[in-house]
Amino acid sequence: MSDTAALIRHDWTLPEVQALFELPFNELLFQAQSVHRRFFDPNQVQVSTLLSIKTGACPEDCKYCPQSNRYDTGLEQEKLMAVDKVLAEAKAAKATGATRFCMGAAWRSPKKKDMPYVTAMVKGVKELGLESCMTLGMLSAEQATELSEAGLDYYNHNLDTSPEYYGEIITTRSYADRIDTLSRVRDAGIKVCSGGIVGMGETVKDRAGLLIQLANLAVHPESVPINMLVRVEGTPLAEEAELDSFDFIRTIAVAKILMPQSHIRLSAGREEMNDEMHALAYFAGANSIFYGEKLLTTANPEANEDLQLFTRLGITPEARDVDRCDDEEEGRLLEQVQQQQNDKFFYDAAQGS
Ligand code: SAM
Ligand code: DTB
Ligand code: SF4
Repeated sequence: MSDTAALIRHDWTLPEVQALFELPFNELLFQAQSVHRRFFDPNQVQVSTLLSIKTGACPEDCKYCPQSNRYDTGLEQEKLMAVDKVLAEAKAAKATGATRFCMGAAWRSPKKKDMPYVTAMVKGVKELGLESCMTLGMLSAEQATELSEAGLDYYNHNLDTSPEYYGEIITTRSYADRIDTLSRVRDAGIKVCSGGIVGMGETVKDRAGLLIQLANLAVHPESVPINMLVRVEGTPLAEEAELDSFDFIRTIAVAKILMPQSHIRLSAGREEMNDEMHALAYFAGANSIFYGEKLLTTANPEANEDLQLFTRLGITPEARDVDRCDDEEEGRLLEQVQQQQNDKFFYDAAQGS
């Protein structure tokens, strides 16, 4: 068996993964970083931008979610955004250096009448030269095929937690429903983005259980978002205890060891993470972020803050991995973005601001 084949496994067991979580912190991070370097440039981070194309009034009961209609979170509900508005946002995201544009809708699943609009969004985003990603809830096989034919690159659908803890968090759709959607996405030829949330009161065993579910899929998700719970007022998880930062970093490191070829995305909760925690997460193998001041409905660090930290850490944004034909142009754009930022920081520093 080649070295690579030995590292890409689909037969992880609970005792093995629990043992990884129990390693001394430095040992775990060293292992994760070593595996990470086998497949990725450790100084590159992929940058995606996220837009809520349909906000609030979701019929599902996910206990963490500010968009569920079961909880009073004071969120203004909105209709599906117009296609041209979405494309204007995508254009702006491209100008800031994002390589992937992710669109999220607060739906249980898309309705038939929604499909022409979401497929038009995918086509428009692709025409701008960006990778496209959508998260619209559960999909039928037909819907997955329609999205694939429109050119969708990635579909995000999270397992959220372990099968054992899942029922404490969501009752309106089952774990099996989620796995079914992931299979339909994979079968339609769309890349899979699937991960979960840490900090919902789950045990380490549950974190291991979630990562095993993802790693033991027939093909690892290309992208694995690890969200730190954003405790939104009005949701049942608003008063959840604060998560230990090192436990969060451990989850990133174990995700990387289990799925070495996947991009591990540092997702929700970054607003609560300082520069040092970001740096540790990158060291543990996180190599993708959502960039821009808003996630779907909650705050995210300012783009400037991320670029400033990238510069301090010698990290560069990763060029997108499709349509290699205009990679050079992409690279130039990213260089320009960085140069502009550097110039601004030097200017600010010289002004004493
Ligand atoms: N409605 C679709 C669905 O549930 O698949 C798509 C949007 S949903 C908001 C996407 C993901 O965001 C959820 O699966 C969950 O993992 C994450 N998320 C939502 N609220 C969050 C919160 N307060 N903190 C952390 N992650 C959250
Ligand atoms: C994912 O795993 N995290 C993103 C994305 N996929 C769609 C969403 C995070 C949402 C955080 C809460 C909010 O902003 O509403
Ligand atoms: Fe709806 Fe998705 Fe929020 Fe669940 S996570 S309530 S499905 S928007």
